[in-house]
Amino acid sequence: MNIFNQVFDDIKRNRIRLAFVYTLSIVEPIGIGYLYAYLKKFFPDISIELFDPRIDSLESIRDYSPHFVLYSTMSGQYMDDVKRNKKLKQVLKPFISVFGGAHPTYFPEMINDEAVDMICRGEGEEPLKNLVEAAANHSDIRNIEGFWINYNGSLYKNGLAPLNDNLDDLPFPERDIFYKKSHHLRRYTRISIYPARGCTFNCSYCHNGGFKTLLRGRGKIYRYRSPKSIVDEVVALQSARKINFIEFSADIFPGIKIDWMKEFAERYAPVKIPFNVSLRAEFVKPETAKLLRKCGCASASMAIENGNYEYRKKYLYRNMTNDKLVESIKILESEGIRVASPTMIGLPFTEFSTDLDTLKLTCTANSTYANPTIFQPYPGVPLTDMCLEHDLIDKYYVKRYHEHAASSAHIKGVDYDKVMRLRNSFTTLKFLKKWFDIDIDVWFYKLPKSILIKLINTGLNYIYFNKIYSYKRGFLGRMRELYIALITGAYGVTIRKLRMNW
Ligand code: B12
Repeated sequence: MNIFNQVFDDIKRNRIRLAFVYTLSIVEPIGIGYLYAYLKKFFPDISIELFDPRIDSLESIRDYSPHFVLYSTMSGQYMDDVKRNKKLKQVLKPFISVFGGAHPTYFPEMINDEAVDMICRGEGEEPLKNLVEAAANHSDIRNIEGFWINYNGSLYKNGLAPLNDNLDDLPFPERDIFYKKSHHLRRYTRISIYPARGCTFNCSYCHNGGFKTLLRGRGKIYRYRSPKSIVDEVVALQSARKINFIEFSADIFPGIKIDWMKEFAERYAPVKIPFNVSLRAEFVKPETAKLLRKCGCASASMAIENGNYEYRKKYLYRNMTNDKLVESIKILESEGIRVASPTMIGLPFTEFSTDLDTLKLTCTANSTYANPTIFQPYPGVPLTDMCLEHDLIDKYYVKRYHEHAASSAHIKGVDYDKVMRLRNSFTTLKFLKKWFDIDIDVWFYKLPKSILIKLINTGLNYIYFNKIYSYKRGFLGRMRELYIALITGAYGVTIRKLRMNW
């Protein structure tokens, strides 16, 4: 009997059991929260548990004996998840493994990896509901939209499910499953809320561009919630726990639409919890900034990405001018909204001087926090395809990811020695420029490549990052946050490998 039949046979006699397997860090995995809440809305009687391999024992998941084991995985974690799944297949009763999240969405070929039974591409609420429904009714699961299925050796590749175009209809994501499990998350007073999904732009390195291609003709990609729905979620959360800061984690905050912003400002003002949003330069107007500030916006993330206009336009598909970037950062900062301006260095088709241009533009814009990341090619996005076409990355690059994002970089032609050196001195040079008007081209080479510079730089990053997320949590709270971020690799840097129970 194939594993699908074995599992469905058991479901005929027993209540359906689902297990999410996820290593918690300091950011609640909201995708899982949404899936949990959606399933519970339709099937209040099914059993769903979360197992964290760092916190829970192997025996506990074995005793639970799930019918479905669900993984939410990014490219950096996927190899570990596949390995873990293989191990579970050896010790648990037969179960069906289902992988969803960014990696399977853009790299569905992972269905061919050992012990991967199903992958979900795109948003998972409706597909997962249909899967559970089919399992409960003992009907065929091979043609459910959203999934690729390795069914007893035959591959079924279904298209993506249409997007839910009314986000207000979704139940608020479940969070208690995370708080019950992790005392770190329980004590954390900064939370993430998703006011929107998707994006209107096509940046070549971002998943949204790839998502649009996958869903062409299947509905609106950028969808946002009503201000009322968002404020209702905040109020519900506030009544259950202490919240000192909110991160509105959508790729683009809906406040770029002025009528929406006016209504949001009015409804949110009484909440009085400082918050952070993600914006796009073209949309930042003095009126938007004023409304944001008035209702409590403390900081905004507004990417520069790269300091060379021609390069940005040709390779990153970002057409805004340097002046526009600088102006919008200044508009926000002048209203008292502190700006974090993410950048990428070590990009393909660049000389190192392009990275120095990025630092120079960051200095001109004078954003509060600007710590560059080293470009990583992720599957399913145009810039990665360009790298593959020009043979700048190994065609097996996807298998090379691991949790330490910075060191898995491997773009041919990029001088990683210099790039790492710039990453370790970026903020220091930014302040030297601000205070002493140094010449970047000269001082990049003058600063010694030493651990001391790296430490100073890390210290400055830490100080200014805390200005972006400035909220009350005391010294001990700050230290705990830093420690958790570093041991869980939440920011792509891990100080030591996490000890996993399985
Ligand atoms: C919040 C966030 C984080 C958080 C936490 C991520 C988390 N696990 O929740 C933090 C800050 C830790 C983080 C870190 C990183 N992130 Co991040 N992150 C995001 C972000 C902005 C939102 C994720 C989210 O919660 N979305 C909202 C929920 C509702 O959507 P969702 O998670 O996709 O879940 C839906 C579907 O995917 C699906 N689904 C998800 N899981 C499952 C499971 C099953 C079984 C099923 C059926 C369906 C399903 O259903 C869900 C509901 O519809 C996304 C961009 C984005 N907008 O999605 C990037 C994104 C996921 N991150 C990305 C990257 C690259 C990173 C970093 C590597 C960045 C870095 N250089 O440090 C690190 C990795 C750290 C690590 N340890 O691996 C990439 C991933 C690309 C890839 N191919 O993997 C994304 C897509 C952004 C991008 N650059 O394009 N990130």
